[in-house]
Amino acid sequence: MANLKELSRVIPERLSSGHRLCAGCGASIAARQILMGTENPVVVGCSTGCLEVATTIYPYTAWEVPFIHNAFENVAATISGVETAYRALKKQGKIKKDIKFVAFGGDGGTYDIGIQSLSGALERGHNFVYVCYDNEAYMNTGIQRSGATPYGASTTTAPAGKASFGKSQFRKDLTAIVAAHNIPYVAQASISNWNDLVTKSQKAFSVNGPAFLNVLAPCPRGWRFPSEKVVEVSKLAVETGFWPLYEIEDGKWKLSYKPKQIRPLADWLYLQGRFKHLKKEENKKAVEELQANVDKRWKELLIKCEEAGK
Ligand SMILES: Cc1ncc(C[n+]2csc(CCOP(=O)(O)OP(=O)(O)O)c2C)c(N)n1
Ligand code: SF4
Repeated sequence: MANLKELSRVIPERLSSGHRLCAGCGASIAARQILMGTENPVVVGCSTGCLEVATTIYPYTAWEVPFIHNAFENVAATISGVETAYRALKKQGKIKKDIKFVAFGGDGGTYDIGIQSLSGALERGHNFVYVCYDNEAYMNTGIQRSGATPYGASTTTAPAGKASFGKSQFRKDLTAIVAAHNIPYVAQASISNWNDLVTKSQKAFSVNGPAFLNVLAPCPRGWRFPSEKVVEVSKLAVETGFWPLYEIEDGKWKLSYKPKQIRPLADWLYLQGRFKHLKKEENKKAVEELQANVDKRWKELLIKCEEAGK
């Protein structure tokens, strides 16, 4: 794995500055790191959401590569069609270059509304990389809860208050759902661990067939933390076991990073305003339930990765 300086010399800038994403937005960091994963020409598809809306404000674009805007629900279907057309043209000798295809979707566009087109594209075996930049809510339209929003978080459609402690369901395990499609490469990554993320992106682009990356991309606006803390918040999600880093290569689960000691979840929760109501005595139970859920999932992951007891 090259260092960042070397990478930036070899790989052209593909998402330029001047976009309108908020300062400290995890999505732009995720996109730039992912696009360092291949030296080949790349075609980007992006479903409706912050990343798309804020980088393509008419008549401008921040993308230095071919870019296709998609509806909320169908980026995987669109990129499948493009990849199929490319294969046909290559077979006819009309295209000589090796081109890579990547689809970006937020958690709303991936865990929820776009899951059918993603599942179909994975099942058909298209040669593309799907990246979910997971900011754990529908941010672009005003912080509505999604299937990725953690238990207890306050959102505009699951607001904490007298009647509720925030979202009352646990998040969906999308990475495991995708892994059940038995595709060549699946991984979970975080923008705080850039070396791990770029390495996973390189692997994803190099396999023949579909690859999926679920990347934690914190949102200062929706998670309610100061922009400059974006890397710290990402890192603590990993160090507390909330967002483990792992990969599944040809069906084999492997932990990519094991914290020396898992930190209490509260260290991550209380950096963020969306969980601040959980500090109240009457919401203590919700924190315990959340912690118990994270512990349970971590143990299950260790078993899958054959790390239990090590
Ligand atoms: C079928 C459909 N329903 C609703 C919308 C409105 N809409 C546009 S973007 C968006 C939220 C996107 O959330 P997410 O995919 O998580 O991306 P983020 O904005 O968080 O980056 C919604 C609800 C839409 N465009 N299409
Ligand atoms: S609202 Fe959140 S996800 Fe959207 S641009 Fe701002 S920081 Fe990024």
